[in-house]
Amino acid sequence: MIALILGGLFFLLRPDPQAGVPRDRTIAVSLEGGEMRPAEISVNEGDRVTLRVSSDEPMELHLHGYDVEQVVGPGQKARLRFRADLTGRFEIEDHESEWELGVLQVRPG
Ligand SMILES: [Cu+2]
Repeated sequence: MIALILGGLFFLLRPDPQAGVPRDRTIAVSLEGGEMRPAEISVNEGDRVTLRVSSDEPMELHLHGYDVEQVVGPGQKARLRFRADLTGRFEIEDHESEWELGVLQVRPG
């Protein structure tokens, strides 16, 4: 009986093997009519992130905090690469219109 309870506790409390391990993350992002999908991108601190962005309109993408800029538009995909070393919420903006398209969320690892 005790062994069963201890076994159950171990199962419940064991550390998540994925937590704290930096990963390579490639995330597809699409912009249609000024709407970003997904509207919120979530990664973990330390992840090596590549955002592959397509858009139906020409835009100047700017990821705040990381200060990454790329031009994107029809027939011109953008690739935003960075290591997620800063935690928090960061706006992704079209620099031309200064319109906020979405948010990058970096959770502490
Ligand atoms: Cu900006």
